[in-house]
Amino acid sequence: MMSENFYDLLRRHFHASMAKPFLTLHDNRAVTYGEIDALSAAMAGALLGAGAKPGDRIVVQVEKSPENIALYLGALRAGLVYTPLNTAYTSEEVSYFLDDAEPVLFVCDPEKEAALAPVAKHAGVGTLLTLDRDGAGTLSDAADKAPPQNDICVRHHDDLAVILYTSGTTGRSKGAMLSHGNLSSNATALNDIWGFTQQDVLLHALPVFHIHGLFVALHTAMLSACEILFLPGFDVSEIRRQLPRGTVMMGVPTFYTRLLNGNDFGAKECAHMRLFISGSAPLTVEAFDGFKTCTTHKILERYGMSEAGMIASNPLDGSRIAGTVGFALPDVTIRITDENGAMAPDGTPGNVEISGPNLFKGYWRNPEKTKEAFRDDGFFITGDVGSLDEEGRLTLAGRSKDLIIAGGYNIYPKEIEQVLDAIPGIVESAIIGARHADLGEGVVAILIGNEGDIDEATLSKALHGLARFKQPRKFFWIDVLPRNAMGKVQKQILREQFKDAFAAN
Ligand code: MLC
Repeated sequence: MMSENFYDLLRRHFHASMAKPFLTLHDNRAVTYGEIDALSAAMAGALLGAGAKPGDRIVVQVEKSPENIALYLGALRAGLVYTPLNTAYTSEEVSYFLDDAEPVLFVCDPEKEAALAPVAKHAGVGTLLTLDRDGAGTLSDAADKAPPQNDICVRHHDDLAVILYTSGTTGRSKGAMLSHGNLSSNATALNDIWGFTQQDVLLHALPVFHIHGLFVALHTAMLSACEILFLPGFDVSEIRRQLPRGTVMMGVPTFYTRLLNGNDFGAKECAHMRLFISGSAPLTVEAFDGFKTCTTHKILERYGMSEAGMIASNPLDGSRIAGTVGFALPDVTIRITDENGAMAPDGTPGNVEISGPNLFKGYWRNPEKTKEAFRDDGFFITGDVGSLDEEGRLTLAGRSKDLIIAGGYNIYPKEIEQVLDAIPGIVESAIIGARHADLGEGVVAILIGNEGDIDEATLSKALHGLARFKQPRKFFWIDVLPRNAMGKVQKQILREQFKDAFAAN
């Protein structure tokens, strides 16, 4: 059987460019395609040497570095299932993921090792290795010593490559299982529709624990063997310094609004750029128009999610319309259904449902949630609400899920409400998103109880176990939550009432 390991596909595409820079760092040091390939073989050797076997999960919570990318590629190469975690997650949050994923191996930052070692032990993880932002740690030591694993493990397109945790409206996070075939089909489609070539230079300032920075950006670049300007994070002045060398940038809307807020930002520094892509959160019409006026570029907005990779995209050639996310990717079908699951007429908003080779294999060890997420004919219910025009262009109207998106991170109110509701003196709480000029939405807590009984220190202590980006930045005390006849909290009323919570920001 011919192997369908996704790393084989990537390698076939870049093997003629081994001497070419792959990741160029902010100090101009470059890691070539040949070097990353060798480093991924060394990482694969270290992982197998530590006892991991094809099909085993490894969980990784480390800072962005070339070695982190080599670790991801090494895991693919060795046939392991890579599970990346947001570096902002607290030990409490990590504990849940380790318990659920049951990895054989966990890689963390050396700075967090003391706090996470007992967590890993408690979860029964056999091996804990470390990797820091400069690429040093016990994992790199092991990779130096172990024989490199040059062979690429044979994988079938349905074999798992990655588990990505996504939070849910109820209960805890679910692990979306993505196969080698999912990654291959999506990467190939994007490389094609966005016209990537070897001459491209991709500006990469995204984190590499989510699909945007890890898959969308890296995979398309690797399939075309182009160079990546690999930045540790998003810093406006650093991006502006690098822009004249770049041809493509991928970012969340916050990247674009921050650039627009910069002094004398404009067409001149973007002269070499051919494409700006935005995703992970809605791009406002103001940001689209403002960027066009300022740079002449029309930002290409696309739509995706962990469970499906990329789903739709505005066209490379042809009109990009602000406020829409464009057309279904090749081989992806989008349909809109009504509340009974029947097809909605053209132009009518309804549930966005999709099918295609990009669609995940279900939620890890969670047949119940998997069943709820799929229709009998295999279509996935995304949880988003949208409409299709007669040409097939998708416009997202809102979400049927109770989700907040801040700076491109998904935040689920339930998780925060559960923490707040457990504080003695808080009768109940409601978490909503309010417009935030920088992050798109900010997290607001509406509390019921006796305000005088609870001080800020108590609140912040209680919220300590949640990653900082999830923690509410505004708190309001009211007498009673608005409810409908069924007793459900009417968040729409609260969103309207507190829409200006961040107006001064
Ligand atoms: C940082 N902070 C955030 C935040 N990012 N708060 C809410 N939401 C966020 N996204 C908080 C920190 O906790 C900290 O709080 C303070 O802001 C400063 O932190 P920072 O690290 O210096 O912030 P900054 O570097 O400016 O980060 C902002 C950002 C970053 C927008 C550049 O969040 C980012 O890179 N976002 C991209 C997320 C992404 O890749 N999403 C893709 C998901 S995949 P304090 O109080 O401690 O100071 C997906 C599918 C798809 O959705 O289709 O792509």
